[in-house]
Amino acid sequence: MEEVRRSANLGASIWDDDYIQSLASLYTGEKYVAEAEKLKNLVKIMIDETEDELDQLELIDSLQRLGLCNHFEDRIAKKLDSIYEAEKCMEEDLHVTALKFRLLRQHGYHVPQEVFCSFMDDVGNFKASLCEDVRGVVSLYEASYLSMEGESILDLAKDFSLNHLTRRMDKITEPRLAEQVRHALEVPLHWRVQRLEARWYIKAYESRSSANLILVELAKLDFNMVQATYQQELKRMSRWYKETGLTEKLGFARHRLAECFLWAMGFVPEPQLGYSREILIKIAVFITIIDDIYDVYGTLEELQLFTNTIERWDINSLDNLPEYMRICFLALFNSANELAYHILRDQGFNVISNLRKLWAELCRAYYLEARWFHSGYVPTTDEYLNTAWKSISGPLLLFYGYFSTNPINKKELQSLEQYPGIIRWPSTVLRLADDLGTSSEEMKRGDVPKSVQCYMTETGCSEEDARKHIKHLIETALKRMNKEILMEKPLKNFGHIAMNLGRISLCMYQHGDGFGLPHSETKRNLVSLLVQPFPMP
Ligand code: 0FV
Ligand code: MN
Ligand code: MN
Ligand code: MN
Ligand code: MN
Repeated sequence: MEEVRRSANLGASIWDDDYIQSLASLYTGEKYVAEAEKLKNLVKIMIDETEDELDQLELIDSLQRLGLCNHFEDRIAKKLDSIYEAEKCMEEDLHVTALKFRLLRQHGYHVPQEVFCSFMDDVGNFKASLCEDVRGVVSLYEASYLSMEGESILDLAKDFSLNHLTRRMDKITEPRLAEQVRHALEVPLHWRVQRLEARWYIKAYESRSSANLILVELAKLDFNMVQATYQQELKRMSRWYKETGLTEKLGFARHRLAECFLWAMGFVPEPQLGYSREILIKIAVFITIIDDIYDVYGTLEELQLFTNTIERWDINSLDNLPEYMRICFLALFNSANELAYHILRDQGFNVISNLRKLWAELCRAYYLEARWFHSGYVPTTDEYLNTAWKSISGPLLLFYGYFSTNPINKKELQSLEQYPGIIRWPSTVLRLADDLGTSSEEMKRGDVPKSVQCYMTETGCSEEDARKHIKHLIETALKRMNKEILMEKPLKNFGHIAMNLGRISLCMYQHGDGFGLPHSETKRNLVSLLVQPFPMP
């Protein structure tokens, strides 16, 4: 007898293989590479010849926002070093102080929050007279998101600037400034996804009368060239996905290749790190399917079998599994072993036991949640979160990110296995953002209570108050990321990737479930990054 099972596949993907293979870009080949090199050389001279401190800061800020800073890393680092060492006494100007503070902290320099004391009155409030300086208040707002826990001056700065800008919004008559303030209030710069910010900022920057035309041209050309690279990758991945046959074999699951691609682009955007994106896209595809097996399709008995098979990493027990699980396990097994083989080949390092442990831990967390669901158990928020920061797959994503972007170092790997802040807090942001965006639908369909529901049950509060509380937990996790990743720099080349996981998580769920029910915003983001180039003369 056919059992009645739930399904998560609420509509097929709009990004089918035929459409993806039809994507094309002009911006490939030597001609554009040479053109970009010429422009980069001009910008290098521009950086070297900029003397004034504010001009230097604004140039660095523009390069970052235009998506260009990776081409000039050494020069930018040198400039920031000398700005940091110049040790000027208290600044008069809010914009300069806040911009300097933000850029220095973004690059890991220790700058005390007390640089803002000179803008406060005798009782410790930000001076009311600052309100006239909208540009300064915007910069203060952006700076305040580089805070760590316990930094009360920065908390005040955030409240002050947020309140002021929100109230001021309607009265700004200059359209460009109004758009800039709206954009800032939507998501602070520090937590924006780099390539999407570049897409927005290139246009905003271009429309200024003071825009530097060389920067505009390089930014557009670079964006278009990176887009061509991304297109090639997506085409390759789409062929891979089609070849696996997973879409037909596992019709109950979400098939979200393009959305997985958006994850990977936000997580590891550097064009030269295509191999890492490929690895991340593949595991995101598997995570999505396996999550649906546990949450929606599998029976509790089947889930126990699957968990055992994963724990033992045992190809010999394949025949004990139902057909749909066999397909899934063997495809995952091959893909994980392929990565391990590449690492063994290139670095002489065997990560099989690490991968196996990570997948086992994920599936154990999935299985525990399934048991909660089937028994109607509602954990406390703390108990839930202890499992849920793992069951969102953050640790797995971060380890795969580390394995695919770094030469593996035994000491680093051992420290990562203790799940320090660099693993825990980005995963927590991902979990909580996902809960805000997906739990309403999940409850309708039937799923384990998520943080919002656990907190409501625990405290008896309204959904609205529970959501406020979860947002507060996200803010705290972001502050911990600033401290434990940005400031403490535990792993040299991996910190910025871990920070990016927080960014893409906020982006994906900003307007609801941008992954499972890819709404207009996800589509717009994908189209702007993958399909539409900047028109160039
Ligand atoms: C979240 O789905 C989601 F899309 C996952 C876990 C797959 C891919 C994830 C990344 C690439 C980060 P859902 O809301 O169903 O997850 P939970 O954990 O709430 O079941
Ligand atoms: Mn940078
Ligand atoms: Mn799920
Ligand atoms: Mn789940
Ligand atoms: Mn969810």
